[in-house]
Amino acid sequence: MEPGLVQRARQHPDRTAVLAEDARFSYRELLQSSAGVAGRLLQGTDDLGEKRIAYLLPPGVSHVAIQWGIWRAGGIAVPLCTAHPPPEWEYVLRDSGAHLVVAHDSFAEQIRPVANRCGLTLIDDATAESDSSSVRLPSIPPSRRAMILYTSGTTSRPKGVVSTHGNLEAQIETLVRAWGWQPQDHILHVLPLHHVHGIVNVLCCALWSGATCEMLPRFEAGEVWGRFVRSPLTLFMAVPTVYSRLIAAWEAAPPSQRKVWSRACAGMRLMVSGSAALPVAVLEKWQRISGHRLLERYGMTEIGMALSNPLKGERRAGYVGSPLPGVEVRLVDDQEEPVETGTPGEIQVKGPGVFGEYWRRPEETRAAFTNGWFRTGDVAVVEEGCYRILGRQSVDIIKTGGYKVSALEIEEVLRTHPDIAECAVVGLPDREWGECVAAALVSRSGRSPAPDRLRLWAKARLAVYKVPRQFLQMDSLPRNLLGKVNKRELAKLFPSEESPAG
Ligand code: MCA
Ligand code: AMP
Repeated sequence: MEPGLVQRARQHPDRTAVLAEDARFSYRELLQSSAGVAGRLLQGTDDLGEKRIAYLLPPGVSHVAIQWGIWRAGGIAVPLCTAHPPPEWEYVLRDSGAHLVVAHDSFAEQIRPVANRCGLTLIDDATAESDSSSVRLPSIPPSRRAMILYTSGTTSRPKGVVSTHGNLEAQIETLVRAWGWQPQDHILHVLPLHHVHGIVNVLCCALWSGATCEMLPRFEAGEVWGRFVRSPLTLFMAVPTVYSRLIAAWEAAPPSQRKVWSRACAGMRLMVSGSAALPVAVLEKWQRISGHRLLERYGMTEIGMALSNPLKGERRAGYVGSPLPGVEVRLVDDQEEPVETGTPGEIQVKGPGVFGEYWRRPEETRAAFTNGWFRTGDVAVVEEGCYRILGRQSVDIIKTGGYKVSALEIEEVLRTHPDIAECAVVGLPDREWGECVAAALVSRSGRSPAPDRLRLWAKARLAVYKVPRQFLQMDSLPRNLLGKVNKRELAKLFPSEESPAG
């Protein structure tokens, strides 16, 4: 048995699967190249048996061939983020118990010392040897673990979310059905490849459908507008910050340019927003600019997508629609009892796309479920059949630029700075980023570190989106009678520093 994506690729070998760096990669080439990768990873054994293979590659054909090669050899794919500093890579390598690391040449020097510290073999170009004719590949049942994605939560360090092939296929199939994916679709991929949005919703849905996934090295608003103009695309999916950036670039362009850019959107059949709340102002501006009413949907690393506005029918501004096919959703109160319609409650989700476990964290896994329902920690209300997200139960989870970050993780790192005695991290509302990370600091014996230097220091240790943008020096942190920092009150003490409207 082959992974579902591989089986489906055999049905349309000549179609274009991936376009990147001016190279075109057919499904046949993807099958050949990924079989070659699998052969190289197997190295004499007949099944990787769920060994974790970490990989660090920019978007492109090699990235996809390695992802598929890991799956075809029976391994668990553990994507590393190309923009992360080495300590973030090291955490993932150690936590996942990686067996080896595959890295693109352009990252080999940066990651080699990390791999050495972890005692791991580094393969710098697994696609080089692509003779797949003699490779015998193992059978991969749907219950086989396929991927570990790291997600921040209410614990200080990110947890590995384990999805099986069956989970991933369910996550893909529901979207393919709900959003009417076709072989003729052509999507532009601008999102990171270490999260569900970029991996499942964009890349895997395209390849499941026999469509074309065109990958840009990174998101840059001018590049994306230029690409919209160059030749027809049918689909685009992104986080709200990306749409805000596209709007800002459009508004800064001369009128003749604006016209060309707006006209280029006409050929698309669907534009989707998700990963964070889409401000109604962004939805409305984007509609005026592109003619498209964004389809907003709601999901999570642990479950894939759960709620979506319809492909056909009314897309209500400020709402995330209703459950996707095959996904069960309920809202419950503090006693885990379903709430009346119109009453807010925690979103809980059940279905074949829901993950089975946090990697090597049985306690946290147990706590995440109640009678088979996954607790999302998000609060919503149903109004006229549509879900509206009201926020999160935990003040320590921040969504910034579509990335989920943990205040506790950032605090733990900041506390290792020699001049910081105490700190508390909060998310502040921000028009461009949704929320923006901010830190209140109590310095050690009056030595307050300069914000610029502190940001540089933090960037060497944390992903850039976790690095606080605002700092507030305090004599002491505001605490309640139990000694807990009152973060909702603390957030109000920061001066308002909204970025320009999107
Ligand atoms: C970067 N910068 C930030 C942030 N990120 N500032 C504040 N908040 C942030 N979050 C700053 C950097 O420090 C730098 O400034 C400047 O912005 C440029 O940094 P760069 O990394 O180049 O940013 P970018 O490339 O412009 O990134 C913006 C982006 C990116 C494209 C919106 O954040 C992105 O790709 N987000 C998508 C994340 C995603 O896919 N999430 C899905 C998770 P300086 O030089 O001054 O330091 S999956 C999920 O959520 C579920 C399943 C779901 O429902 O989809
Ligand atoms: P992640 O853990 O990165 O997968 O992020 C999942 C979280 O993103 C959810 O728990 C929500 O808090 C948030 N999220 C995703 N989509 C939306 C949306 N359309 N509106 C509001 N929040 C969203």
